[in-house]
Amino acid sequence: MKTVYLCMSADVIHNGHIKIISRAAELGELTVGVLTDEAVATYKRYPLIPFEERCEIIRSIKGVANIVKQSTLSYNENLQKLKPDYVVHGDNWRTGVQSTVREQVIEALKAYGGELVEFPYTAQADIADFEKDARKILAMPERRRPRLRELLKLKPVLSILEAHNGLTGLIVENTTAEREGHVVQFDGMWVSSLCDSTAKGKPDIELVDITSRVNTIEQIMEVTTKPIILDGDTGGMLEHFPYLVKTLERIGVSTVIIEDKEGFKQNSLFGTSVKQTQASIETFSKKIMAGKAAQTTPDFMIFARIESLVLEQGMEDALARARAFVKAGADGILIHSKSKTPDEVFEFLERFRAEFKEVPIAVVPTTYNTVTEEELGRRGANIVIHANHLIRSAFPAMEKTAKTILENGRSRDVNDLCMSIKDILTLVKL
Ligand code: SPV
Ligand code: MG
Repeated sequence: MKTVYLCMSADVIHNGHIKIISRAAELGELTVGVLTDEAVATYKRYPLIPFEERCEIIRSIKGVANIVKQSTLSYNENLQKLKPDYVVHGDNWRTGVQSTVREQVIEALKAYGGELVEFPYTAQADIADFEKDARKILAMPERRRPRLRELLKLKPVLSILEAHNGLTGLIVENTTAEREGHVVQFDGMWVSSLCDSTAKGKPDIELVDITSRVNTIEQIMEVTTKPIILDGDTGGMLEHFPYLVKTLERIGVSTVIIEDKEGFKQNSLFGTSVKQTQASIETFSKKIMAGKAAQTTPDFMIFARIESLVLEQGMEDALARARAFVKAGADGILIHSKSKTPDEVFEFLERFRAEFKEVPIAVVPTTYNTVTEEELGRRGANIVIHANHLIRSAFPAMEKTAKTILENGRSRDVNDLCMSIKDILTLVKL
């Protein structure tokens, strides 16, 4: 008897799945590869139904002989193991993010003489509607809030990009790319104090108040589903911080990161060129404890951000603070650095990891940005934050357009710098 392999995410089972399963089963003994939660999240959206339940559903469908786990969008590992005579798929993967996966499957099948069988795919309007509904569900606070914790369990290192309004939120939500044969997406958003302030034409000095920061978050939340990490600056006054935690938790933010500074706060990347005061371990630990005591769900996280390296207080100080802040209840640590090389961050990661195997660590490689997420992950980081890149790339582009219009007294000369009217009209769909 011939063997057949079919892979699916099976987050939403519809008539099309049942049809393709029954046609695949006619070709031979059918093994279904079920994509893991992480694999589904890389190319589509976070699944609504957890992996184990999706396996159970598929197992009960007539025609399915075996179930296996498929951990990546790429079929390579399972095809090498199973060497099925046929791989079955709908013909809709010839274009879009899955087309590279298809090419790889064809190559892998050629190597041992297997065959790809594609059945015509019929798009169903109600499925498109369901996808919209699924995104609405994922955007609800109770679904979005725990997502960062869930992703930390699934992936060795998360890739986070800044968003400072609805439009940049959409870019983080929807951009996909291919890296080394895999489809990749961002895992979530960083609502940066620098970018949120700059977008409002204000300096990054805790001037933009909480109401306004929450308003930015709401704008992003209205159009996205991915988890949000808020740059909470110093967290404000000890007595105010619990209120911030409650608000963020209620609206569905996953994590707030507060930095161990006090008084007049400026951006860390100024380093010691401006006067900045680090809070004492005792003072900052109290703030962490007050925040943790205010939280009501197990989902929300408070990370302590350590400024010792930025303020040239040394590695021992950074580590002493990390130990104390974890003891005070911090769910994770952000170790900041403005060094041109990642060496001091590597040292911190190695020494912290030797003591704390599980506590998540976030890093912000703005100045030491030759290092890849993969290497930071290998050395013990769990969250890599690209903290300011959308606003930094948008500003020069907008300024160039403004200058060119002024120089020419008309806008014809910026046509090539701009997206078309047709594209901007359809960028955000009804
Ligand atoms: C921010 O993005 O506002 C940050 C990170 O706090 S940094 O600008 O590097 O201080
Ligand atoms: Mg900041």
